[in-house]
Amino acid sequence: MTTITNIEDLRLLARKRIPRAIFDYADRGSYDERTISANRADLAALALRQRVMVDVSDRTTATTLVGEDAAIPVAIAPTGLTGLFHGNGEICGARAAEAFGVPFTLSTMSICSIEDVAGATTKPFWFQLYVMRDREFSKSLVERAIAAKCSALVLTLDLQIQGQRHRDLKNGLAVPPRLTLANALDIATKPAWALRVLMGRRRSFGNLAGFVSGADSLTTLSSWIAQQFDPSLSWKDIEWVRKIWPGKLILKGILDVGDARAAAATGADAVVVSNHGGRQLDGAISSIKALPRIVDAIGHQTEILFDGGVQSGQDVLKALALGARGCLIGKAFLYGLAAMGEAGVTRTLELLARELDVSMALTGTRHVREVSAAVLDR
Ligand code: HOC
Repeated sequence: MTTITNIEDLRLLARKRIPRAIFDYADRGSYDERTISANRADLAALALRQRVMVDVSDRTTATTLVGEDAAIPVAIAPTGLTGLFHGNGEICGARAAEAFGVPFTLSTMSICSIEDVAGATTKPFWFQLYVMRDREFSKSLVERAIAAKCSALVLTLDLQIQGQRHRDLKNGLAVPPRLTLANALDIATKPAWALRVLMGRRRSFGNLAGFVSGADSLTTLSSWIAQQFDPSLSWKDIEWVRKIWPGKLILKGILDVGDARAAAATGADAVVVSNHGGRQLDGAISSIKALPRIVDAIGHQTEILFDGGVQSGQDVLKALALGARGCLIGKAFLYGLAAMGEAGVTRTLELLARELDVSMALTGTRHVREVSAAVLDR
C-alpha cells in the first residue's frame, strides 16, 4: 500500500474504498464549484515567511477552543451522512477525536444518533443543530444533546435551503443508499464497505428516527431538506435557542461582516467563518478571504473559528495567522474515515499536527497561541 504522507493520499484511498455516490457527497460542492475551488486556491496563494536562527526546540501546538483543551487548533466539523462513509462512522470519528484530544461535532444529519455517540465516548462532544420547521422536534434534539452532556451547540446558519449539488442528483444519492443497477455494480467492487455499512445496524439518520415519514426512504435529499429545514430562520431565533440551550453556543456559516456583527451581538461564544465548504452559495468568496474582515470587525469580542478548504497543517497555520483561534475540518476528516475508519481519522489528525508543528518551527514560532500575521510573507 502507498505510504500515506498527506490528506490527498487519504482522499485517493477513500475514493477507491467507498461507493462513488458517497465519496462525491463529501468531495464535491454546489453548482459550478467556484467557491470550493476558491477556498483551496486562496489558502494556497498565501506565502509563509521563512525565519532562521530562532530557538524552536521547545514548541507546542496545544490551545483551547471555546475554553476546551485541544491538542492542536482543530475540531472535527459536523458532516452529514458520516456513518455511510464507514460503519459507525460518527462513533469512529468521536473516538479518534477523543483519543487525540480535539473536539468532535456530531451533525443533526448523522447516521449514529446522539445517544449512540454518547454511549461510545467518555468526553463531551459538540452537537450541531439544523433548525427544522417543526420547532418542537428541534427542541427535542437540543434536549437530547443536553441529556448527552454535549459541551457546545453549533448552530448552522447557512443552510436554510440547500445549494444544489449536481453530482448528488446525478448519482441519485439517497439515505439509506438505493440499490440501482449502477449503484449495485459500484458497491459490488467495495465488499468491505458493503459489509460494514449495508449489513450494519445503522444506515439511516439516527437522530431523526420516528420524526418524519419519508426520512428513511428519501427520493432526493434536497427535496426532503426543502420540506423539513426552516427557511424562516432569523436572528430573533437565536433568543429561542438561548432559552432552550444553556451551554456554549457557536454560530456557523458567517462570511459577511454585517452578519458577523449581528452574530457577535447575540453573545455567542464563537462564530465559524464558513461557506459550508463550498456546498451552499456557489460564487461566494473563499472563507480565508472573509476571515481578516471578520476578525477586524468582531475579533475583539468573539472567538473566531475557521472552516473552508483546510487540507494541511500549513492551512491551519495560515488561518491562525489571519486571526482564527482554530479550524474545523470536514472533508479531511471524511477522507480519513472513508479510507481507514477510526485509524484513518487519527491519521488525518496526525498529518495536520505534524505539518503544523514543522511549519511553526520553520517560521520561527514556538507556541501556537503566538501565531500572528508575521508568519505570512505579504
Ligand atoms: C440530508 C442530508 O451539512 C451538507 C451537510 C448536511 C446537509 C443535509 C444533508 O451536506 O452540507
